[in-house]
Amino acid sequence: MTDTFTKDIVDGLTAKNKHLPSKYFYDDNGSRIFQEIMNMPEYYPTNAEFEILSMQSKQIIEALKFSRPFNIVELGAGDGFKTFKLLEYLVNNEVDFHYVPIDISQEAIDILTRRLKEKLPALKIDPKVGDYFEILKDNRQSDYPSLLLFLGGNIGNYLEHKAKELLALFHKNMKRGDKLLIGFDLKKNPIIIHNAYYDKHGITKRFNLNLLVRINRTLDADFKIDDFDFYCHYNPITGDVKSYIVSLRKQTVHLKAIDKYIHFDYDELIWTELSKKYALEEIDDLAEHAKFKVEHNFLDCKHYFTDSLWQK
Ligand code: AVI
Repeated sequence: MTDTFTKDIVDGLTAKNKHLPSKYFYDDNGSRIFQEIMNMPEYYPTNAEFEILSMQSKQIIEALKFSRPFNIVELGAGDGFKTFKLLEYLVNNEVDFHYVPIDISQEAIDILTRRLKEKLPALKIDPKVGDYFEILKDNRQSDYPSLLLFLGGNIGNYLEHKAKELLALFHKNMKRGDKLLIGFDLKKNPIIIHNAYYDKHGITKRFNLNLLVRINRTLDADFKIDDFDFYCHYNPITGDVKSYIVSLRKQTVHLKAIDKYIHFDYDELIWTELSKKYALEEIDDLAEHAKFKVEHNFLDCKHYFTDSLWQK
């Protein structure tokens, strides 16, 4: 029996138009490279969302209109850097709430919990490791209202039908009156977007090619990394940033663990990632389709990014 990783890789590399799922970028090394991306001055989403959460915590909490104790459930909490400002505001103002960070990585959750206990000793934290939806189902049983956080613009990495499926699942696992704060990267001057993804330091290139390194390690493959390059393109009409790995020559790669050969033509592409940018009207449509009501868009001062507050 083959595992999901192997199946996804083989399916993607044997398709007519080759593709690989971007969720596989994030092995330990990939997660470190992603941290480097977030630290690049050109990668504006991190700073934009940080600004929203540090400057508008008060407004966000007031907009919730939760009168009783409540839960903040963060999906894919990671290192919790952005959320810290929101949590700090709540703790400093003695608001009665529980923070429930969820991540698939035990290591990320351990680091986050340790840091938060150190910096905010009064925070009531109930960390969970595992599948979002299993944990969300439990949260439905809670007597208290919940604010779900899905930050960082991760929704942009989903194809439209997948984004709709994900939002429908959120909706199904929320109680009436619960809220969702969801980050969207917005359409803007195409040059700014281009520079954030086709970066001159080559960090995003390394991030993409690391996927081939991961396949070499996991499937005992012999990708020669120098024989591949990176290309990405922003389409300002659709809002799609599409990223690709490019084969620099005609070549064959052997996935020894499953004895499979993959042939590449000269200049053949592997599509690796979609990073969709939204217009505010598109966000309204998405919310409406998933039966949510948009309550407010919290924007950064440059209007590059929004944390959109939705109610079930
Ligand atoms: C995680 N995600 C929102 C990032 C994005 O902007 O699509 C991943 C990324 N890919 C290239 N740079 C950053």
